[in-house]
Amino acid sequence: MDAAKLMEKIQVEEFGGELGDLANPQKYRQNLSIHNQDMNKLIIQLEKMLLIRAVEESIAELVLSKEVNCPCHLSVGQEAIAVGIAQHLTSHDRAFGNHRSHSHYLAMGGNVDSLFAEVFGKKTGCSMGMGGSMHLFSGDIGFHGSVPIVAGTIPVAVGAALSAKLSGSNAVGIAFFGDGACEEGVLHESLNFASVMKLPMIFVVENNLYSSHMDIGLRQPNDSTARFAKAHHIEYRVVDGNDVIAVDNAASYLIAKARAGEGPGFLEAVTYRWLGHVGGNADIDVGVRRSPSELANWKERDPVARLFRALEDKHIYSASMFQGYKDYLDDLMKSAIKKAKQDPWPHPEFLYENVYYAKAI
Ligand SMILES: Cc1ncc(C[n+]2csc(CCOP(=O)(O)OP(=O)(O)O)c2C)c(N)n1
Repeated sequence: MDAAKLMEKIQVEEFGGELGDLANPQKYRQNLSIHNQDMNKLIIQLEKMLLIRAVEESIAELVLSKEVNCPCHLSVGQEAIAVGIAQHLTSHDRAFGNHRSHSHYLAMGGNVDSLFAEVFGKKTGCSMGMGGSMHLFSGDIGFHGSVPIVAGTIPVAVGAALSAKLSGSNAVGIAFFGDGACEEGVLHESLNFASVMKLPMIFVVENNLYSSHMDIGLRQPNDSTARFAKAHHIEYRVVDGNDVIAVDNAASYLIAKARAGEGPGFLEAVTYRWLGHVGGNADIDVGVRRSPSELANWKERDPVARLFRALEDKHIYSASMFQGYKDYLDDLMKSAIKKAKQDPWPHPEFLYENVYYAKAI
């Protein structure tokens, strides 16, 4: 069968699985339902999501204008996951990310100037300009690194959880990764080890239904990744990843359980990225089934707008407060970008620093 015929066959096959409505952008569009939540916390969550979006939209522009040259994977549309989880983490925990980790770094309190400096490759960057967008680090806040090797940080986070358990601390290890990482063997080894050792480990799958340009229906027999947790006897939750309250509740439960020594947790948060796999474009032309209408539909399930409208309905956050905060962020972005551009490059000699080897005994 030639490639065109194969693609035609693929296009007509039904996409679906256990996620059901959670994977349907026509559903879960309503404003978040606010009942007894702490309103201050919700405002902080809204503003954190706005910060992440402002940073990533600015980076998208810088990539498109070719002012930034390192590959940048943006998570615009996915902000609620990092924000809903990060508030349950402390600087003693050990969090790890992947190639799409600006949101994790920022949600945990990472410095904005240092992030921009890093994507510009400057010495003042959070990885001293040596890593770029896909290698972020901020140990002081508990963010112990992102790397682009898909699933690469998962066993490292499990090691951190083992260390926490052995040292008797109540810290957790946590790894953020995508649905594509569930196709790597090391995820399954990590789940097994964490389960059998009852480690304080949290696995977070940001299931945005795509790995690079291919949707999950073409890669896996089921669109829900939680079945892997089930297979390893790990307690899991599957939530609307565009609902920060749902993420918050699930994370609160699983993290508290892990801290109490009751073993690992697995959180599958269903979401969608608004931009292409890498860079600042929407890339609707290169995707398999990633059509303009699918993207437009998912934009109706915007995690920011759904929380803002709910707070507005309750007269807790007004349109002018929203605009005021966005204006404040605009200024913050301008000053961070200006500073990053003026900051120094690392000296070539710096390549030899931080390189070490262990001598065999
Ligand atoms: C081990 C490995 N295989 C392949 C790649 C190429 N690659 C980079 S990102 C990516 C897609 C990952 O998809 P997912 O884990 O779902 O995360 P998302 O990009 O959707 O956030 C792939 C295949 C890689 N970086 N590492």
